[in-house]
Amino acid sequence: MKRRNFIKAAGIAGAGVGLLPGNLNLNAATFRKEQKPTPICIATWNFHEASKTAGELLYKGTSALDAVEQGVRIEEANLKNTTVGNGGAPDRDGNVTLDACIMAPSGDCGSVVYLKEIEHPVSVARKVMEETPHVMLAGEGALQFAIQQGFQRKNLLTEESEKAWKEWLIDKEYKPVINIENHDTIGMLCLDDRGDIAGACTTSGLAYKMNGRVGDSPIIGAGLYLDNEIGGAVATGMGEVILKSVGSFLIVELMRQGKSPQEACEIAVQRIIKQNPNYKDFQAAFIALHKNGEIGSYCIHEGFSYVKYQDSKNINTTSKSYISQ
Ligand code: SD4
Repeated sequence: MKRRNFIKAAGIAGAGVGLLPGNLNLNAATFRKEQKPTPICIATWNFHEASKTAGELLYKGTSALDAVEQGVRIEEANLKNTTVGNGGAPDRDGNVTLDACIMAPSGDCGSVVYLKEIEHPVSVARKVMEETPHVMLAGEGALQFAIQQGFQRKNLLTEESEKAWKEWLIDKEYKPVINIENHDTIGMLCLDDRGDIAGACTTSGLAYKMNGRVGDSPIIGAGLYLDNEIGGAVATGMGEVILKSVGSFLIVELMRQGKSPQEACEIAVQRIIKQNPNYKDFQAAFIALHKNGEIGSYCIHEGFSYVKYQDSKNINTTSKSYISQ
């Protein structure tokens, strides 16, 4: 029996056997024991270290919110990942600017955009959520806030990223290559053993973007959305089209209406395809996690995958796609 149905049923039973509160308590305790949800972590692409870190934490009883933050921090610190955190590719003027958000089971959320010189924007986003009356801080203000909160400034432009950027400057051709360039944004959803869901998304955005550009990843509803009664969704790919479709919010609302996470992801991608006649030129992908543990994923082009950690298994799965090569 689903938790909410159980509560309803318990309420009815409680009304009928009002003189037997002991029975009711016994039933509730039994329910909690039998129905303890199995934790799950899912993440975009094959970020198996991140999903393993978050997944193992969930199985130790860590909350979904803490697990999701710790999970995506792995990629923020990974210098080989040129689309997230430290080592992220710069914009066309050579600035590494990071976008990230985090959302708690309570529906509270925090976000930072155009944040420079801080390795872990997701943790700054969490501080925005917990320590300020705001949801989003940008640029200089976000950096000042991070420093006040004790984050250290760091040069995030690695030698490799700088070299690649200087090579790019020769032709200055702005043309993301599907699944090759810009394909490493991490979006993660965790369901903990209390049955609570949390999510995070963190990126340096599209390589060689215009100075000041912000994508979908830190925008609640676009790059990430969740509702603790329903489930959550996260996105990766061409941020502009994800922003225009408010795709993650759409997926959660579709699940609320009874669509499976798979159906909901497919509808969201089809919406993007309908809105953008040039859809063959870019990738857009979603993953979704229902509160009942079901997952879904869909993308425009073949080549996207997601990783799931559950019951000590950390499995990377190729997503279904609208176009297969
Ligand atoms: C953005 N959605 O800034 C991000 C890029 C991305 O994998 O997901 N790359 O548009």
